[in-house]
Amino acid sequence: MTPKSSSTSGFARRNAMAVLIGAFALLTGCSDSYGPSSAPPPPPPANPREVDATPALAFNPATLTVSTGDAVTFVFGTVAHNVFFDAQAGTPADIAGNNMSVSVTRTFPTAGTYRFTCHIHPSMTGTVVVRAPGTSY
Ligand SMILES: [Cu+2]
Repeated sequence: MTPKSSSTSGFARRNAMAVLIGAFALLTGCSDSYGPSSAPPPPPPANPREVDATPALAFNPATLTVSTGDAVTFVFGTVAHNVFFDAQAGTPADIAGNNMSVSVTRTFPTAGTYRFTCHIHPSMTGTVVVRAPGTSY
């Protein structure tokens, strides 16, 4: 019984190693955002309720769709940005100032389409679309 299980574990170890190498290749393939000539459209954040304010002076994704009551995390990186919502009923508080290397969460209790702008970089605009529960996407 013992020799059989030891050969099985050797096979499992080889498999685990192959998975690790594959994961490493994926990670390194996607992490070239520091390079000056990285590909234009960055992949959307892993968190489905996250907007990244990127060093490339863009909000990613430019449009995020969530449900009423969802909390959206705005992630600020190495370049300072802020978030000012267009005036309308139901908007959460603006994220003023120069925000670097922080994450700020805002909750959207009311269905609607909320546009926002970075006042440091007026060309940076984004939209959060908030749908009532049961609305088809
Ligand atoms: Cu900005």
